[in-house]
Amino acid sequence: MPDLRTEFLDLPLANPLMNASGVWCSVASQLEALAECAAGAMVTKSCTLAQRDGNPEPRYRATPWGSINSMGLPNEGFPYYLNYARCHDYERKPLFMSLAGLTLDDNLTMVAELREAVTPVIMELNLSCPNVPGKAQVGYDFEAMDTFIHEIADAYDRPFGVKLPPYFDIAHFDEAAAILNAYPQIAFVTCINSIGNGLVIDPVSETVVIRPKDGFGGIGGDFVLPTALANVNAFFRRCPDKKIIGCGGVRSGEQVFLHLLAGAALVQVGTQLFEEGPLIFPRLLEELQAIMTAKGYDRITDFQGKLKTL
Ligand code: RRO
Repeated sequence: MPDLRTEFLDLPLANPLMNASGVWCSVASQLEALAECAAGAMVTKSCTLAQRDGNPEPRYRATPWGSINSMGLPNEGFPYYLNYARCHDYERKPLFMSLAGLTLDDNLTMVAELREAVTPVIMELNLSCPNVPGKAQVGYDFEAMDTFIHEIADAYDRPFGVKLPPYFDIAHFDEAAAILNAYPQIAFVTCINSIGNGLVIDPVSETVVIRPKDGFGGIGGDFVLPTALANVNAFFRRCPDKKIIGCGGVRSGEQVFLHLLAGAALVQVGTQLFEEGPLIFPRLLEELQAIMTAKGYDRITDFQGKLKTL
């Protein structure tokens, strides 16, 4: 059997799989299910300072090729997830906590509390929520992104990561990577959040399929795999001192393999976890092991980041 064990920020993990923030991680019962399932790590729903109901329903729809969502940051509020982080069993698996304050000040308030909290939780700062009406994504405004990271890095004394939106231009990969590389405290980069503001239309009813924002929402699933792999590989090449977490378009062991090959250290599962629940993880692990066996790979480091070009 190929060995799926790996390490992340010096922590041992049983395997490189985890949920994508937002999926199966909003309330304690879901988090508990993730803690008990086969995933090697887990992350909480992006949180704001205070609880939010989010956007009106329907706000998530799956299609045969992926999903569209405009959840609008529904979450139980920072204290709820901090409390969960305090109780989590870190011997079982690492826990990441995703922060998505509505303002820089809100993020600084949360970061100050997290800093004082005695917990090994790992912070993932979400710079890429596409669904809060009236709020542009910080990850698409490089000046704002630099200011944001600067202030957070000043206020926080531990390594942390950022969740980025997808980029589509080589110049943008270069510019984003240059900003990130100026902050050694950024230990990891998660690529990608959903492709923002797509539109899914039902041809029979001639309507949009989700209610918020006239049907516009973040796209995940099969639709986004090539964009996700490109972003993983682009930042893997440009940020040699950082770890990359891959996210986007994973529904079988084959896509896990591709993310790892492109340079991901860990691989997150979003849309398909929503559809299948946490039992997806043992399936993905079995499929990944079957691919490794067929290729004669004994461990992840045999192929991780070793994508070939022509
Ligand atoms: O809650 C959401 O609408 C949401 C968030 Br915060 C995010 O980062 N990505 C996404 O697709 N949806």
